[in-house]
Amino acid sequence: MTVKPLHLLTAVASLFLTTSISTADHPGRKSLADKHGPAGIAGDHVHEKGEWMVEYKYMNMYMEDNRIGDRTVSDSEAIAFGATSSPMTNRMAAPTQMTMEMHMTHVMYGATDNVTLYTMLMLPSLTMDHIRGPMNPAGAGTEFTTHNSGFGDTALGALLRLYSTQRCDWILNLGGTVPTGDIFRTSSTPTAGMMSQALPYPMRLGSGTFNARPGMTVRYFADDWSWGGQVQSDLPMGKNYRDYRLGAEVRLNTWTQYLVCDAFALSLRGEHVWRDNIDGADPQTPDAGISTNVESFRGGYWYNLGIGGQLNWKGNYLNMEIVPTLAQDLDGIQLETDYSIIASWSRAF
Ligand SMILES: [Cu+2]
Repeated sequence: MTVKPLHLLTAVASLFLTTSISTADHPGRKSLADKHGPAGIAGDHVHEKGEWMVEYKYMNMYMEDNRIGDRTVSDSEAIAFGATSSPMTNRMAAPTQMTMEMHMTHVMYGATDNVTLYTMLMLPSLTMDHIRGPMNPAGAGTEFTTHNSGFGDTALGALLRLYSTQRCDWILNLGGTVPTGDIFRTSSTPTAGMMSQALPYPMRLGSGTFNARPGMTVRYFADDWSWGGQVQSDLPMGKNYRDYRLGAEVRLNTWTQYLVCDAFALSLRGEHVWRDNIDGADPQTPDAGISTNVESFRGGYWYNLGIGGQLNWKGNYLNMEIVPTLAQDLDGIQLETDYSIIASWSRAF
């Protein structure tokens, strides 16, 4: 069977016609269950003048096993790799598992219809399991856990609604973080009390620098589904007092939300994450000790899939997502990300 060009043209034309009919004014379309993007997204919506929103968000990222590039390796292989890697590493210990938990309090306020101000307080809780390496005075092959929690960096900024119709929004995020999170704590746990060492980079609560976080979001609302796209960056500026800055990060997200009914939506999201290595070096993070001390073993690429749902019930907005990492290519050797769960409750008034 052949498809005649004219038939194809008619099909495309009718599709456009359907779309243009459904793009008639629908006041309140942006107040249904897909009014916010999936739980892992922020900066995707604005509030009208005088409206406040408070949100509590919880995130937990699970990481288990080391990965060299895109290949998962055993704990003993991780130790062996460090003997000949450049730089040499994992002589004192190798990480085996980590949970990165985060509690977030997010407040938004509509200063005008086109400018929404926001701030977000972050409370990370980091736990990392390790296996001791051949040079550890406490004995190779034994295990230990380190933990760190407290205030993280604080995000604040403005969301500017650049262009908007009843069906779409273009939102520019002009924001950043201030270095309220501690970046230098010591622990003698790795050597079973024999010596005190600085916690490595991924166990620190903040970046130590002022970070610019420009971003851009576009959203489109059809009758019973919506679509969103977002580019969001995290750009540390200068160096912190420990003489380094974290690598720049860029996230590219696209998502679709389907309205099961006005109060409930299902979402599917794809996320690309690119992160640079650390610039500079804290003088108290010897590379040979552990791979989490190595500045050039922090960057990489990750592809995450977000599967979620949103419930808009009596003014309470519940947003949840489970986010498996489907692909990752890591610089050097690092813990691999398995999945994250993200959940939030918010209310506007
Ligand atoms: Cu909001």
